[in-house]
Amino acid sequence: MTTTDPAGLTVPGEEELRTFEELAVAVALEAGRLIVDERPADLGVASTKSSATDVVTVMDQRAQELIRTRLQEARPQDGFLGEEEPGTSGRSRVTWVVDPIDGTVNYLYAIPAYAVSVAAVVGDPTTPGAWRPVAGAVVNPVSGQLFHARLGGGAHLRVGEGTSRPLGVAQPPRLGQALAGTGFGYGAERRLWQARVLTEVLPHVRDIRRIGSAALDICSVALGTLDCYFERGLNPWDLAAAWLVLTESGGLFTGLDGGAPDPALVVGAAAPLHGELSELVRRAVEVAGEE
Ligand code: LIP
Repeated sequence: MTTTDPAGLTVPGEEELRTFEELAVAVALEAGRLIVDERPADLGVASTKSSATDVVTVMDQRAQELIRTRLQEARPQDGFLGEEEPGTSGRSRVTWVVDPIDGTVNYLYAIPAYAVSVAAVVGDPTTPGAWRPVAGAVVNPVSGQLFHARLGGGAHLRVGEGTSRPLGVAQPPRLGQALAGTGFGYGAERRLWQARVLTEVLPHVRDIRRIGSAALDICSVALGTLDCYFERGLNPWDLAAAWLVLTESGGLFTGLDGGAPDPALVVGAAAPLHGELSELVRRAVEVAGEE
C-alpha cells in the first residue's frame, strides 16, 4: 500500500521498498565486483567532463552499463539517472539514481576509497526539493563495506560475507571536537571558493577529512567514522543512497537552510551538531562571498 510523505510524494509500500533495497544491494555488489576484478592494469582516462580533472574511466562506463542493464531487467517501467549519461524517464513513479564509481579520482589512483551507489527515488531527482530516496545501497568494493537502507526500515552495514547490523548515529560531540568530512569540486573558481569556506571552518572543528567520495563520507557519518559532513556541488547520484543511509540511522541530511539537500550545500550530522555545523558554514559562506 503506498503512502504520501509530507512533501506530497507517493512512497511505495513496505513490501515494494524491501524489493527495491534488495535489488539495490545486489546490483551495487555486482558492479563493485566488476570494477575491482576487471580494473585494467593500465587504467587511464577515457574522457573528461566539467574540467580536465573531472575524469571518466572505461570502468565508470562499464559499471553504469551493467547497473542499467540489471535494473531494466528487473524494473523496466522505472526511470534511470546515471552520472555518465543523460537520464531516461519511466512509466512508474520510481527513478533509479546511480553513481557507478563515486570517487573516480581515487579509483584512477588505486586509493581504496570509492563506492558504487544505487538508489531508488520518488519524485524528480533533477529538481532539488522535489524528490527523496526510498531505498538504496552504497558499497566500497575494496573494504567490503555495504551500507543499505529503505525508508522506514532502518539502515544497515554488512562487511564482506558477514551479516548486516543496524546503524544508529551516536550522540555527537560539540563542534570543536567534531571530525568533519568535506570535498572539493573540479573547477578552479569553485575550489577557490571552497578553500575560503574551509579557512573559516577549520579553526572551529577537531579536524577535516577529505576522503574523496561523497557517498562514503555521508555513510561514514552514519557509521561514526566521521562526526559530520558538508560540501557544495554534489549531484543527485553522489548523495541519493547515502542520504537515506544517514537519515535512517537517525542523522540529519539537509541543505544549508535545513530544507531538502541542495547542490548549493549539504550538511550531514546528528542533532545538535547538525545545527552547530550549519551555523558555522553559514557564517563561512558569508565571509567567502560569491563564488
Ligand atoms: C566526487 C564526490 C566527492 C567530491 C568530488 C567528486 P565523483 O564524485 O564524491 O565528494 O568532492 O569532487 O564530485 O566525481 O568521483 O563521482
